[in-house]
Amino acid sequence: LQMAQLLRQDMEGERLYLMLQAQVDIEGGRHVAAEALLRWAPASGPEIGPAEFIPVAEESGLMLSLGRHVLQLVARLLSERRDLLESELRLAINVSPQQLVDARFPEDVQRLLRETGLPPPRLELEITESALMGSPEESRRALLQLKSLGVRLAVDDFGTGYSSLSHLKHFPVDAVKIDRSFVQDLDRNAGDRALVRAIIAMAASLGLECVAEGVETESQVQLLREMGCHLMQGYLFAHPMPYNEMPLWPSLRR
Ligand code: G
Ligand code: G
Ligand code: MN
Ligand code: NA
Repeated sequence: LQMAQLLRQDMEGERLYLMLQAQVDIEGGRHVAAEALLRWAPASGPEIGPAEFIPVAEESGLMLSLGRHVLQLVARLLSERRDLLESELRLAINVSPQQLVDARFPEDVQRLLRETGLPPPRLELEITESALMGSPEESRRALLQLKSLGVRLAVDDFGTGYSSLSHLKHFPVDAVKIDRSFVQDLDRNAGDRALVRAIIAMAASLGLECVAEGVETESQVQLLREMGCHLMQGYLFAHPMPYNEMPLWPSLRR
């Protein structure tokens, strides 16, 4: 609860900020997207990651204001990164379970699009599989509303949330992001290989794009490529970095 208080205080000022991590198309050799990742540097003590403070925000009633704050940070990011705004890259942002079902959220997203001039298909909203599957019917309605704005929708951390494929089929989503826990051991673990292969095949048959997260080695790249997945994100290509530093084009050496 003390963390919640500190977080509330830091929602103004510069202690909450966004990093960007590139997403690459391994075939085209380009960046196709940048994911905005929230960071918190409290006045005292070490930096705290979103995996720790997002749940605190959700439990303490702060999540909706934090989520709106992130949209403001995104608007500022785009005003400072005209090159990114005017490029073809998508900007991906993470949406928490509470935000997804907040009645105001679609208006907030629409305002962001209007204020920044970012074309809707270049905004991607990432929602975790477990958030979607908690109450699939409610999620589906929320997704349909967001989809009607023209934005792109992706299922984050895919494979961890006991997705029922029949639900997935009825969600208006554009992409799944394979959770990095399955990518990590791809070259050592036959079970993970089978699972990732199945996710990629399923995505293809549903007409969804597939992004592999947490790619750290060349052998993971080769395996994913052979399985038909060419969109990747991970330390091998780029770490999350201050948003002013993320290049629009990948560096040549890898
Ligand atoms: O960047 P990092 O690995 O620390 O992120 C940990 C988790 O926090 C990831 O699952 C990521 O999706 C989530 N996350 C990062 N930024 C945001 C954000 O702005 N909003 C929400 N809801 N989750 C975020
Ligand atoms: O759940 P989500 O995909 O939004 O989480 C993204 C988080 O994963 C980011 O916080 C980022 O710091 C982390 N991340 C990104 N790439 C890698 C990677 O290659 N390896 C590891 N271990 N973590 C990564
Ligand atoms: Mn994400
Ligand atoms: Na993820």
